[in-house]
Amino acid sequence: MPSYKLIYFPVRARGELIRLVFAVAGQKHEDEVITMDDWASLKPKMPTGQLPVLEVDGKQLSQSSAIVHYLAREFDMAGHSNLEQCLVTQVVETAADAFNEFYENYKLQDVEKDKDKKEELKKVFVNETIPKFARIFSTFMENSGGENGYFVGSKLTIADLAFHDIFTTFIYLNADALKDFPKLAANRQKVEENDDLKQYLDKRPESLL
Ligand SMILES: N[C@@H](CCC(=O)N[C@@H](CS)C(=O)NCC(=O)O)C(=O)O
Repeated sequence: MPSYKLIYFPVRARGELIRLVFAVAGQKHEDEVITMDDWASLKPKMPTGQLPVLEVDGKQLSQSSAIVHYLAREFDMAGHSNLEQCLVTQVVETAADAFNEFYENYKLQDVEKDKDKKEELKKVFVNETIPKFARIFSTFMENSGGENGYFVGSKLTIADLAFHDIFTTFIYLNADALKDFPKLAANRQKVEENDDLKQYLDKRPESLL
């Protein structure tokens, strides 16, 4: 087995799916957590000037999506046939789109000085953006032909983990986010039944990001 070192900030954001894959795989890895104070000096040493970076036997890999798919293939969580892999990727990339929309809205709220406008931004996100993504994931769930409550195929893939992760944030914003989507709520529960993952999630502090 190669040695793995994940370099990322002390948030879930674009690094957490990598951590979830390691947790499910039961794969030891080093987690190098970078504070904003350390970041200025490290940034020029990173291939894209951004994180996450995964070092595999010292070789630096960039782009969270590329890293996640690489690890998923290593640990058999990427789907089996070519079609299954596409069905998995569409969920993972939609979760990334959802994160990007969330983060844009979060930054707008952060700079907005007017309290009412700030509240309105949050309202639009909770009442429109989150349900929009829930509907998309629900369509994927219906159309992908997954079995046993999984998005694709009959075992856990990064599709299930990616959906779990983005809806951790969305449920943090609205506890009822999946009220009208029982199959999606059941999928999250199914993911949490994985023993290795459960141990990881039990230790993880609750957070928006
Ligand atoms: N497309 C890249 C985006 C990476 C990215 O935006 N990283 C942010 C943290 S989530 C970052 O490094 N920000 C600090 C900076 O740009 O200086 C990926 O998915 O890995």
